[in-house]
Amino acid sequence: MKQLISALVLLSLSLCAAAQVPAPNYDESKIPPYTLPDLLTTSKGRPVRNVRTWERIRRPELLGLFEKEMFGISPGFPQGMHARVEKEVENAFGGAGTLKEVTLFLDAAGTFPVHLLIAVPKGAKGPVPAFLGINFCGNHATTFDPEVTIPGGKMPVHSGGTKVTEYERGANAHRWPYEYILSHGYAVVTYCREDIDPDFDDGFRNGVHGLMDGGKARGGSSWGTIAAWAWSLSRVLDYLYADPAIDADRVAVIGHSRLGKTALWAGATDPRFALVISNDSGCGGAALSRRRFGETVAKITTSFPHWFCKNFDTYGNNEDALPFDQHGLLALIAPRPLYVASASEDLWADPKGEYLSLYEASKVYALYGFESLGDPEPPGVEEPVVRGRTGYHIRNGKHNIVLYDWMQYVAFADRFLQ
Ligand code: GTR
Repeated sequence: MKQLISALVLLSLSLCAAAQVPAPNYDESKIPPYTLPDLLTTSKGRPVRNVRTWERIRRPELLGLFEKEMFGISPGFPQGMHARVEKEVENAFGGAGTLKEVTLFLDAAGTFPVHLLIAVPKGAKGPVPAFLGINFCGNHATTFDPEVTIPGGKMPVHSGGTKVTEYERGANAHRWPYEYILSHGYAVVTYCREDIDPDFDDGFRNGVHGLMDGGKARGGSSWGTIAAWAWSLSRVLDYLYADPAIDADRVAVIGHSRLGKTALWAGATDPRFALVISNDSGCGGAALSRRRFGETVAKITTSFPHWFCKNFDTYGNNEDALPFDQHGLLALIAPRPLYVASASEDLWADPKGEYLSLYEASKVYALYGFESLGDPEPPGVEEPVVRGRTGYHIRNGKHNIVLYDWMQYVAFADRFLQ
């Protein structure tokens, strides 16, 4: 009898746990009614009618809320950061550019290396604009170019049991069309997420949390892994200001998926990024949380408990209590150019929610006098729209970043960075 009762208790507990993350909804008609927090009203109810009120009151207020309730508060500069150029190879990437490998050490002792791949267009006269983005599986996975160093020692290990084959040279080359980007006059700067923070819940012992937190107790607003990756993008930008090949005032920060969420947070927290690109960033990125379409706050915070700060967990199945929605994250990037992209089969990331979020955020761009997206209906598949300083497309196909996406990003960057 006792055994039966404990079996029943266990069963009901596991049912409760399952009930905490409802099955994903993919039906527009089942989206619950919701009201988005008004970007142009301060928390004290004051209307935001001009850039001054936005920049002095509403923007800092929103930024603080995103820090405290979602991504966590990042630290300042590391002590003793320094860089070492490892090698330079001309005529790399099929002859389209120069490959430079730089190790950026985040500490004085040189125990925390970040391996940067820097691709510079051939024959560049003076510093060039650049796309800066983190990669998933190592620099050598972004290209078949045999000159790109394969990291020595152990392969990075992270959650999800990613197969070792994913770490092979060129496995993600389709995501990094170097020749195309270089031939349009842009440098590319990339490094692996695992160099910064391992992508699993390690209790924040490893990676930059271990380096920067000095064993301090963690609280509800302590920085998570996405904040750590975003913080590292700013450190790499610090380095780029010292690299004569790159014009650090013309750096577009870009990321796909979880790294798209990261690029958005980097763009929101560091105004030095001249342009921001979110590729299929979905839940916790560009997509509106209140739509609860595809991946939800409850799902993401249970699948990836290390990505956000602990406070964010409390909004699972409780989205209406959020003091912001993701249109606020996008608005923090204004007035800098911002591009959001989705993919037609990537319903998990809620393409419509990504567009609506940008549509709402573009009202803040209008405060600055830039044209906003006029239409709450997303454009058709592969009909990119650019209005003022905001751009959007929905590509045909799956969750990914491919040449089509890059072609839109390069064209968008051409308007602002060339
Ligand atoms: C998924 C996750 C998404 C997205 C994606 C990725 O499993 O649910 O939020 O970030 O991973 O990064 O590829």
